[in-house]
Amino acid sequence: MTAIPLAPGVAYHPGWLDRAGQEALLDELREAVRAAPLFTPTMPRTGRPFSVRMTNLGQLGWVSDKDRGYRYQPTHPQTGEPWPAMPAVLERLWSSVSTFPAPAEACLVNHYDPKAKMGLHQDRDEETFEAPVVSLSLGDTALFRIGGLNRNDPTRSVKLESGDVLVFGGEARLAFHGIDRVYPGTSTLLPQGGRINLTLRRVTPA
Ligand code: MD6
Ligand code: FE
Repeated sequence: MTAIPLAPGVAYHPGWLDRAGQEALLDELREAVRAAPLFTPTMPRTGRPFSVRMTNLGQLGWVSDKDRGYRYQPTHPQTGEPWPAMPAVLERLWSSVSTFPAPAEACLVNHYDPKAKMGLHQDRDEETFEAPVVSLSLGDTALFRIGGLNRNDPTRSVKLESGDVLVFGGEARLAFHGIDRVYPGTSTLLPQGGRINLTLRRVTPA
């Protein structure tokens, strides 16, 4: 599989998952979301809602709310139940694109409806930054922006299509990044349109 280096530490694997694989994974995600419903996280302190809805798979999940802020926890914030298991295809994805010696512990599932976006941010709530963050996109194409270690560093943009994988590691592990927009009608995968992004993370040291 050809990886395109987008920046030091960032590898882009266009079309990592084919259409049949995307459909099979979507079936697994539908079942997972029945057990662990999508919720709307809110910003620390302000309580402002995110424009994406999310849930998690795996041993740990990323959550955020007004009072307790960003964190990982082993249970869904509304049901109190453990997160659904990590699908096997995502374990395969992690071991095929990363060289980290231990499995991913968390898969954050972000659901974008056509107007949703995600502001520039760093993924830095993990206890270790030794492992990369691996992201898989499903559904409508999105405009992804990657910057540097400072919020004001110059950025470049890449369009992520359904099945594309991005690996953020090394010197890019703490780079600012975000989603500027989703392009409606660019994929037939999700019957209602929109986009799902899965990010795999290692939270604790190996
Ligand atoms: C998204 N992705 O693609 C949001 N984070 O919807 C992320 O925030 C992200 O793609 C860390 C590494 C890769 C990512
Ligand atoms: Fe991120």
